[in-house]
Amino acid sequence: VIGGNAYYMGNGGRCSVGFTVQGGFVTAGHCGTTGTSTSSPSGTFAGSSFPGNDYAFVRTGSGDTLRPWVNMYNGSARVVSGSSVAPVGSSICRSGSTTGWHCGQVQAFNQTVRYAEGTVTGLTRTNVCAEPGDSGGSFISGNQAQGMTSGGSGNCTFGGTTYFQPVNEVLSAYNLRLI
Ligand code: TYR
Repeated sequence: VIGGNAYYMGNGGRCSVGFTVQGGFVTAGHCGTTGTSTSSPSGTFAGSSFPGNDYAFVRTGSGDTLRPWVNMYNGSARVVSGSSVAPVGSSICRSGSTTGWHCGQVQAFNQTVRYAEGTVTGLTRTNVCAEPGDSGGSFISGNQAQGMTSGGSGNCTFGGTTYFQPVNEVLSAYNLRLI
């Protein structure tokens, strides 16, 4: 299990792994409510918060090896070695199972975004593109984990704006540690 890879919900929906943590991985809360089962890797949403926040922790079984990496979708992976917050203006890249690896800049912190399901606060805005299925995937700056893809506008053909849920909030909410 590595960041940016696909996983599936029981209803056939697909999201992306954010970051591996001890016992499983973190992802977006809008991907599943607490108790939702996943396959490939198989797991269960042990905690999920959305709207308000957009984070979740999926507990995985012993059959899947958790590695401290993010898929760069070019045959290699970026090692994750912490979660220090990158300032506005930093370059940042995103990994997700629909569009792979895309990069841009951190634009603003503490953004409020209104989705059809409700409002999410505390998101970070970027000019990195994303598309459906990239949700939950990894935002990383250098080797520091930043957050999980929430939503936005545009696409990876013409470009877009994507918001991410900062990862440190889910680590402290559920007392998790990056692998
Ligand atoms: N919210 C989408 C998902 O659930 C991901 C997404 C992100 C879609 C940015 C569009 C967009 O512009 O997969």
